[in-house]
Amino acid sequence: MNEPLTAVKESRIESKLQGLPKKVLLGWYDEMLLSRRFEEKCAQLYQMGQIGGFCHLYNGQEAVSTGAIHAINHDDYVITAYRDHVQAISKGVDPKPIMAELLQKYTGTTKGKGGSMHIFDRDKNFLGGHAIVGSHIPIAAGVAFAAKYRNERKVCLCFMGDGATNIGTFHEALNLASLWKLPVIYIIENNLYGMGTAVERASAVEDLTKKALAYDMRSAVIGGHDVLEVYRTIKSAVDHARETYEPSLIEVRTYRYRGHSQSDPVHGHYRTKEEVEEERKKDPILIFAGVLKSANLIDDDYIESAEKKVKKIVTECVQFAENSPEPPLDELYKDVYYDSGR
Ligand SMILES: Cc1ncc(C[n+]2csc(CCOP(=O)(O)OP(=O)(O)O)c2C)c(N)n1
Ligand SMILES: [Mg+2]
Repeated sequence: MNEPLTAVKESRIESKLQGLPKKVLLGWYDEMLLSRRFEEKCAQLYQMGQIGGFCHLYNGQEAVSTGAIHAINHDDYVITAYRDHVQAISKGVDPKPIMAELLQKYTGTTKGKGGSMHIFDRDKNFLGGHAIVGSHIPIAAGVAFAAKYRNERKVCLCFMGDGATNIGTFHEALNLASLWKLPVIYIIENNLYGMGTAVERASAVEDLTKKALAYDMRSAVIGGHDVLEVYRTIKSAVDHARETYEPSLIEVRTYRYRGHSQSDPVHGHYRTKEEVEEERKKDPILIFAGVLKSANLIDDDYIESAEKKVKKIVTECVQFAENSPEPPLDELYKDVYYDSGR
């Protein structure tokens, strides 16, 4: 006899949740919501002239950061490009010093001298925040090399954009990571554009995992709107890397809701309003809320209270940043250049 439909639906949800405890799942939901509201506040502060320099926001991509970073241990390494605030939050960096950094304050993660593109926290093994496209990809291989050399059994997650896969350093790093069996997981956040250039106008192959074939590297392509799918895939790559030291390349298909940076328009001439609206229907936070509701883990009251909780955190971040001092003038050159003493 066929199982009743409700039972099938329930068992599907059970397997989707992968046995993860309710506390963990709700923590991920709260984190994704905090990420969204944090970035929205950044957009406001940028418009008010309180944030200077470049500022790239992560709205729409939250499931990638939360799903991937919760697939590693606290002492594993994360390295990324300039769209970095949310990944720092997922890695456990206190959002207050992140906001202070954005407002160029001395209490910021790099004492107010790095800004939005250079969030860094050594204690949390969050190794940046790198503004030059592709520059951090070989560094990730180096970090993984060091972890293996020291027998730490740690892995390195390296996030990059689709555009970064066209840069020479990407290919050099993948070659060495594969040749030397380095425990690094390269995650391409394919949000379909590098600034205003669509993937198919910049890359000879649209399936970016094909780039792993040249280096005999394991690879997979997944959707980036489902935090649970991201978690499952990255966890499997992480377990494999810890076991065998072998690297992986995972392409995650995602979408950015805002302009490339805060000085760019939302659509520009490279994408239509309709496209953005269509993509927004696949909002990863709403999708996750739907899954948690179907599993009877949250209801509308929970969502409302989470909103309040997150709003309070963001307000406290801004207060902390606004009340913090600017870096003192006599420290202008301190920590900027490394003095080898030679
Ligand atoms: C070497 C280098 N070339 C050009 C730039 C200017 N630039 C900044 S971001 C960007 C696009 C990168 O796109 P992608 O890797 O897809 O990341 P996304 O912004 O979509 O997250 C470019 C060309 C740069 N920062 N570094
Ligand atoms: Mg991109």
